[in-house]
Amino acid sequence: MLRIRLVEEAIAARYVDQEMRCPVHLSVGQEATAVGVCAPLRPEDKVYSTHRSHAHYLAKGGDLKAMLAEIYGKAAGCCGGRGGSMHLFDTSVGMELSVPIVGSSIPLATGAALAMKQRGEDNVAVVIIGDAAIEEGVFHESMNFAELNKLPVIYVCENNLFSIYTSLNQRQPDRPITDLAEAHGVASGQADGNDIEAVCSTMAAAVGRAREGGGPSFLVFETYRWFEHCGPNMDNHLGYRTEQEFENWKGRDPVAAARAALIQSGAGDEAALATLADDLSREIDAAFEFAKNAPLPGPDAAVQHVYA
Ligand SMILES: Cc1ncc(C[n+]2csc(CCOP(=O)(O)OP(=O)(O)O)c2C)c(N)n1
Repeated sequence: MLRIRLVEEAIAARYVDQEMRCPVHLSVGQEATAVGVCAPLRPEDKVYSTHRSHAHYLAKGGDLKAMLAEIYGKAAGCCGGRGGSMHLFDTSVGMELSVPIVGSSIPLATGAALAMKQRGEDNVAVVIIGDAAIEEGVFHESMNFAELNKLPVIYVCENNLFSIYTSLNQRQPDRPITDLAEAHGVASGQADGNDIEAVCSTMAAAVGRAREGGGPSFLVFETYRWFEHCGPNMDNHLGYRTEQEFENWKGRDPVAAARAALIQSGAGDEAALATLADDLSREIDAAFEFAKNAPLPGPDAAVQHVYA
């Protein structure tokens, strides 16, 4: 979680240099959901993500240098420099893709789960979506298909309460979104998305069920993004959320909470955590230097991987 936080803070700080020319959707404040969802997974389990994908990619084991090179548009990027921040993948660790078209990864994960079941594997497919994706028709079609076929797929809703500037309360008033899954017969669960232990144990239970043939789950983790929807700045002045709401959620910082829990349990102390932060900062600085100095793709790359 700390590594993800420091990487995204470094992206925000360096974005003004105008060297990263793709849009970036930061997920500072949401780290516990990404890490808690990926922790119970094996490399063979497949994760499908969204436009806000840095944390998912890193939590699933993606390579930091390849991620930053991608954001800098370099040939060494995980998508050859042609995709940018919203197209992160590393199939060697089961990070299958991230796609910015809201909801579009839902049927892909469902199809992957169908293939896993047909091959007789006990792996699972996980699709992490925002709360806006539950408003896409394909969410419902996929849920129904997954439940009918008892597929090993877990639909994870990383509910940060907003679709850009419109709150969930304005879009789906008085309607618990877990009911949507229940209506399709899909088991649902909910936990505090800023509590790493709660996310991890809720996810582990759903993964265990899916591996044993119990079928799909829909999990909702409530969390909050601190930065603007897209970009390195704060945007509270736009008025779509109150300063008080923002401060309340900042007070529930998942990284600070995990740090406090580690110290309280005796698993870590101030000195060890300070050393960890220094080591991570050095790793991150080196990865940025790699990305900045890596070559751009050549003109011949433009016609590679083109199918239509
Ligand atoms: C099909 C589709 N419709 C609209 C958009 C424009 N759009 C980009 S991000 C976004 C909101 C996404 O909200 P959510 O899924 O809750 O994720 P969050 O950004 O809150 O993490 C929208 C509507 C899109 N990318 N795809």
